Amino acid sequence: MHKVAIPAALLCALALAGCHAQPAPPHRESPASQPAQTAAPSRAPASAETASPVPSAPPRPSGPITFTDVTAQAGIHFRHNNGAFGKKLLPETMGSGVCVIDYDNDGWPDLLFVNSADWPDHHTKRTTPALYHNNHDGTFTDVTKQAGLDVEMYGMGCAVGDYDNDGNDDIYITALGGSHLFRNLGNGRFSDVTARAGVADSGFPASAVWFDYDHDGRLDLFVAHYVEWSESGDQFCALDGTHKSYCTPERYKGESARLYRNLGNGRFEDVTKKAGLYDPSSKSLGIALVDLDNDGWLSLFVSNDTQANKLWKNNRNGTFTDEGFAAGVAYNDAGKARAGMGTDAGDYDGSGRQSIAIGNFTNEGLALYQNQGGDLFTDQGVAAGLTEPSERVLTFGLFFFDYDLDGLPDLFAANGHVADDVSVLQPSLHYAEPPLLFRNRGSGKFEDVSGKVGAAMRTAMVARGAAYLDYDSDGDLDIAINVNNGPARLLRNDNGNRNSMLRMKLVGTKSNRDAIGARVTVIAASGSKQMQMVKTGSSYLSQSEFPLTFGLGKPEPAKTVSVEIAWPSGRTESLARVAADQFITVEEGKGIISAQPIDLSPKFER
Ligand SMILES: [Ca+2]
Ligand SMILES: [Ca+2]
Ligand SMILES: [Ca+2]
Ligand SMILES: [Ca+2]
Repeated sequence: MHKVAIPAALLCALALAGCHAQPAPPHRESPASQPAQTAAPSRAPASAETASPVPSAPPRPSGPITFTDVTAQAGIHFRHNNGAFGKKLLPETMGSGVCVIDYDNDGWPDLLFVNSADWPDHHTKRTTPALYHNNHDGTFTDVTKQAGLDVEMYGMGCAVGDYDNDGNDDIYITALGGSHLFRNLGNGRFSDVTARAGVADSGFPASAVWFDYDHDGRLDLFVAHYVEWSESGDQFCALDGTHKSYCTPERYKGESARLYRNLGNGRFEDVTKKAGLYDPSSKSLGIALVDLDNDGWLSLFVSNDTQANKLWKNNRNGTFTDEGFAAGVAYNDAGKARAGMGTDAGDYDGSGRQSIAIGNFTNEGLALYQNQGGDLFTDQGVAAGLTEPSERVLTFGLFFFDYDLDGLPDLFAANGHVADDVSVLQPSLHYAEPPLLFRNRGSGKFEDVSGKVGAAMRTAMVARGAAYLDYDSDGDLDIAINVNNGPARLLRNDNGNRNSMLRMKLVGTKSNRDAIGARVTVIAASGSKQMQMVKTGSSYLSQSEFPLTFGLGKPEPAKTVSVEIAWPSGRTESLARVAADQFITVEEGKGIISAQPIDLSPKFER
């Protein structure tokens, strides 16, 4: 793994040529005169100069890519409890999320599953969120109790961010009637600092994001809210006209999102109104951070359920303005609001701009708002081949990730209806639905490959939150899913790493330490570019891992790429000729501070 400390100077020699921060010394600008140097792993294909292969190196995977359900063998036994006892209360069908956090900084991603709970007047069992520590051998250990996270709450979503910049990632969990901020103490334990921080929130929160909206280097907190709801005010609706069903939100009033500004002393200030974000008409579920004009200032895309989506543009003065309608992301092409749930922003078309994908209701299909530049988006869902295959499902968790590492971001959708009785009147629809995996074919088209990547991707479940991570540290991205009132899933990506990749963790110094908002552009020898931004939130109630994974396509001897980083502070950094198949850590202003070859062997498969 990538935790071994190597002197920075040595790394510069090993990992790349031209290791430096901007502004670059002039003599570094002509790397063509220098031989390409790499820290390629010993098992990488032998270069012309070193023709003898290393005998002990296992062959690079070459088979078809499949996803395998490894939940049980990984020791994950988390089961979500929605507390349902027959009254069909709205929140029961909405949760919950899953977040990836490396809480102990050992370089291996750990998993946090959010849980709901029994209702107070029908309390039969105690359920809490669960933190699973990654044991580095393909298994996890439930460390919830010793971590101090065994707190009962009606949890919805989670967001991971180092709000106090101490190097330990902290956790915010949104929960009905009162959310929680858990500060990471750095010794495996968390402390509930909600009251002191002033971020208890109230009402019906959903997804949340950490981001530094005012560029002071401290992460602020934005919390989406769904609807105004109470148990006594739960509305009656019935699909068959008689028996109560879980309803869509039309009969409820919306609830405003909240923005909490980080004051830097462990406290936060509710600046929702001051920032122009107060909006009680919204019924928000998902949030995607978007850097609209690549200027380092983060705007908020908020997906709303049966209400216009919002695009809160950051005015760079502490305020936001909704440009959703003008930008073309508020409604569908017919001018109708859809049931926006999970959402993600990503550069799927190699334009260097972030486009927006949204999960919607059955018969609506996925939306793909392609960023045309100039704050204008057009829905390419149908043209891209995403909408039609997704019309039969209801999508919650949703994210771009390059599962086959070919350099083209693909799209994963976790599905499950909201009405557990939906098939009574509509036999073609089901509460539990299989996920969808779309492979990016380039040229703006996606192919539904869900049926071709193993049984796990064809298994129906009432999926809600979903996130990606490389839990087995083999360079390809695996998937964690939280299932409403059911068992969580961990799907291992097998053979995704038959292609090359570059993984990187960014550490901010002047910028927030998690480097949330940093934009990384990887440029291949062919000149093709891909851009990713370090982010929180996205998907539904969930958060994927912080490290970025860039697919580099077919392995070649001594393959290198160049990397450009735009830090939130405004600093830019260039790394020339970085070798493929490495995990690098880049610190703001210092370049690469550690580099480790990725072990591509299928080490935990038996
Ligand atoms: Ca911290
Ligand atoms: Ca801030
Ligand atoms: Ca791909
Ligand atoms: Ca993996």
